[in-house]
Amino acid sequence: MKDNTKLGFGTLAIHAGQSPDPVSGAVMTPIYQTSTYAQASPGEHKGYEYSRTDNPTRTAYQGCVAALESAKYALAFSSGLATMDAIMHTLRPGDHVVCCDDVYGGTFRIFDKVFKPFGIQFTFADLSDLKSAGAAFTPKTKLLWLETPTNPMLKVLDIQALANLARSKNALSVVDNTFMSPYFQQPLKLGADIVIHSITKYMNGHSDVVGGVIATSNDEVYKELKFLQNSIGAVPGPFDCFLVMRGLKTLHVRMERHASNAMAIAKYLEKHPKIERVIYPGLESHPQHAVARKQMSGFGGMITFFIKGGLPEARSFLEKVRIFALAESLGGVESLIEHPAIMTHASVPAETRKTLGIHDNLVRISAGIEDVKDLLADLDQALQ
Ligand code: P1T
Repeated sequence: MKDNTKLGFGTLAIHAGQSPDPVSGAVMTPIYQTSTYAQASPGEHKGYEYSRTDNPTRTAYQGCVAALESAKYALAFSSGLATMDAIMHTLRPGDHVVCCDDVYGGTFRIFDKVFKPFGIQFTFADLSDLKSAGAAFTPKTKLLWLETPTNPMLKVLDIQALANLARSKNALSVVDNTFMSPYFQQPLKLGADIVIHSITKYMNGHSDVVGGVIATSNDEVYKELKFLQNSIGAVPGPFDCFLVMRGLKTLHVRMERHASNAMAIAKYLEKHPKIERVIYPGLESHPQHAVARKQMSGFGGMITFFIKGGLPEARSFLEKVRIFALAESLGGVESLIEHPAIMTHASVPAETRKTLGIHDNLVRISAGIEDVKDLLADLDQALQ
């Protein structure tokens, strides 16, 4: 499939990057479980030399993601964090990064604990406020790093305004699109330079692969990151690439159900007497609901809420759920629930957690695609 421009999202999710296998006609891209490729004469090959550099199953998967993100290129990695590692390796000591203050705990950790000691500087700022975003830039700022909606507080950041700001400061903008997937949000179309995903989440969607992907239409950026993908070597194996491609085929169908289930749960929780406050971008009570409406075509499957009380109340509730699994991660077909302060965001310093609002009574839900009545009944019995 060469011309993707006129096809719908669902058609691309199922077909882009993939064509029947030239040897057998296999409709599904085979798992090319090989590390190396025979050459006819030294340097004379069919485009594949060694599987760290390129592998046909990975090529198909990358082609599919590029089409879904409306990007020229995509590059697959062995985890979401490995995409960040590659992007940070484009920087040099003294370079500066502006990052949103509320990010996945592991993102904060790789920036603060791994790259800061090498001389990369970071400013974590509340980027839902454009004034504080502007003030965070320095003459050395090379990258603007956004997660939107943020993890776990679900702040919605204005991608278009922030990408423009970065461009005016000669910095590249990166959007971690993990929470929305390209089905609900396409940052490159809003002016961002680079999109990343933890494909571990909605993209693969079945909680059985850890992986990451980068998408971009910038030729220079692609060339540098392709070099780093091969040089650092954190690439996914062919079986994982196959599984993610299989997951992508239902992304559009899954995302609709994640979002409708999440909306029903958010509305239920908002009315519950034992709940203090619910944060879901689809609720009118969300502080950036208008921005969410502007840049997202759906509100996703993630909900955060404060239960009345403190850690004992949160703990008791989390111990009582039966269908929701108490587990880190998100974006799979099954519903998950977790405690950010103790689980996913434990590597964020306690003081910072307090400032951000990641208190001991904060709970995060990843709404799966089960029957919503069963999910509501489960929450109801656990809240009693
Ligand atoms: O786990 P990995 O595939 O390396 O991706 C890291 C990552 C990157 N970006 C976002 C927005 C994420 O949420 C994550 C991983 N997050 C969890 C495991 C979690 O439960 O929030």
